[in-house]
Amino acid sequence: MKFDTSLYFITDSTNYSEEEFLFRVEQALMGGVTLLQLREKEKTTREYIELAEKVHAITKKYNVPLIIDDRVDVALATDAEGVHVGASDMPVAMARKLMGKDKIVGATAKTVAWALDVYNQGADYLGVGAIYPTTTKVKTVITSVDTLKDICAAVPIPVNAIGGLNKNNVDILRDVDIDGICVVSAIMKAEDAKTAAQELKEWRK
Ligand code: TZP
Ligand code: MG
Repeated sequence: MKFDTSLYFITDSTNYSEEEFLFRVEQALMGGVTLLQLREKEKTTREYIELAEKVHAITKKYNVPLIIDDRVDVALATDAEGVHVGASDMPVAMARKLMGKDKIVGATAKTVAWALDVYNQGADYLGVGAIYPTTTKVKTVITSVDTLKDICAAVPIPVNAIGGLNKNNVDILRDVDIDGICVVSAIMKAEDAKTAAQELKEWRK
């Protein structure tokens, strides 16, 4: 499946009513987000599926692929366009086998060896970071810009930077051969999600 990782929005519904959350998701899509990941850590399987169906109905209107974080079963059940797996999730090769060759399988990587491993297992893109400390709830460590550069050079698939990125600090990546940026807070917690997405789209121009 063809996809564009240039502005990859990862959601976090924490502290929002469902109505407000879905409104923000749609605003972000109107602002030009190119890929959207539903990332839920606390929901039951039933709740995750129900929210994924609602988000999918919106992403389809904007022709933006929906990626489900962590859960191959939820991605398959909702016919989402892809899944993202990290170090504690299903191995990439298994996710690929279950998702099939036409779905998107994304993976996390923080070292060149890790990047090569998940690439060889069939990952379609990589999320690399955290570049900066993040306020989003996540178990991660800082990945240096030099390591990010090495990963970009090591694998032929799209590489995205993630972690604490916003319009005021993303310039550090200007000369790095990444395909895009992943953001949570910079859009999710913005006063206006549409404007935030529009501004982030301009980061390299
Ligand atoms: N993986 C590494 S950092 C991060 C994830 C999921 C969170 C990024 O969130 P934010 O708010 O863009 O820093
Ligand atoms: Mg995960």
